[in-house]
Amino acid sequence: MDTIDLRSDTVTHPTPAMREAMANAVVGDDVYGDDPTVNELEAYAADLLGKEAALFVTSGTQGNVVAMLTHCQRGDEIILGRVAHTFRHEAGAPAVLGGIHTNPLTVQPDGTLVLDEIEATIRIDDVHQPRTGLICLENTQGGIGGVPITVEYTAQVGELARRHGLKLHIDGARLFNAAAALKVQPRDLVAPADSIQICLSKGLCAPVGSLVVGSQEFIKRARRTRKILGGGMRQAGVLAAPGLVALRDMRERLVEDHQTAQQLADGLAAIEGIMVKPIYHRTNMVYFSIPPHVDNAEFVNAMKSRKIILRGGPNFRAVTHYWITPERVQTVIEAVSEFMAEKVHYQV
Ligand code: TLP
Repeated sequence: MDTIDLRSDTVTHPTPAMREAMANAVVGDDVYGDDPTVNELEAYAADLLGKEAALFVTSGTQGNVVAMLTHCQRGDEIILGRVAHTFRHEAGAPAVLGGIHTNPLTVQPDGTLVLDEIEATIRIDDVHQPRTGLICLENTQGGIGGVPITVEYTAQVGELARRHGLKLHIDGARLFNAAAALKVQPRDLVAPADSIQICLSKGLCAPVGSLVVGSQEFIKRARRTRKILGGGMRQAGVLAAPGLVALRDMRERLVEDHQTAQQLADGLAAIEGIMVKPIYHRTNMVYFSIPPHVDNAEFVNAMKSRKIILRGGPNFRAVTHYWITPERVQTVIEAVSEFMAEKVHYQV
């Protein structure tokens, strides 16, 4: 990548090893279950997360929507976080596609939903009310800064869900960032979950794709939901092949992204006028703001002229990834510092 693109880890280009794997992938028709590379990826993902089966889907959004529609009936309700991707960024899919109600709770700075609040939100069996069907967690929790949630907390939610006969889905778009940050095995983070969605196309750098992981029985039903959503792909092995490289070779290095995020946060915090939001447990995200007297567009364009791509304003989210090296972080810190020196100077 020739730009320093900090908008998201979704912008990552595939690595040379992924491009080679794509070129050499053995393929078949995956709707008939005939694509050996897709089958290998699904088996690998299921084993990695300690579950029976997995399903290759087009995107994280599709994976979450497949899971929610497979778990819930019309008139069911999902308890989730107010800043969760499933609530804020999936275009209301549960309601639009499934007639499913959502009931959002405040996400705490440590990425959790308060257990008592979850429990108090579960509906009683009453003809006036929707039926609670599912609890959704997100790990890492993006909306508050990419905070990893722990094995212990997830186990408590799992226990609560079981006690009330509910299912638990984890949006693990960045599950491997959480595992790396907490130094735990990914399977331990998802042990209590009935389904998990993991993204290949974020920090792991694959160009496309996610997996929904769960029991054989659940994945069989999820495969039907995926078909309904138009997500049955044919010679998808060319996309599964870089996904295998992602899961095998790209997980361990995610700690490097957490280090560059910390380097960026520290560098920006030292610049007069820049406010860096404190984050409970940093992974690969930095939230910062520029002063109110600075024009957002001018800042964004000044950065763009130096090939630094940012989105937002006055509050920005910068996400580090494979293509953001420590040298590139230093370039960003210097660029912001030079820009701000002029602004602070003018204001005096
Ligand atoms: N998130 C994107 C945007 O949609 C906000 C980003 O840049 O962070 N779950 C979580 C927690 C996500 O952050 C995302 C993508 C998804 C699901 C959806 O993944 P895709 O983009 O593959 O549909």
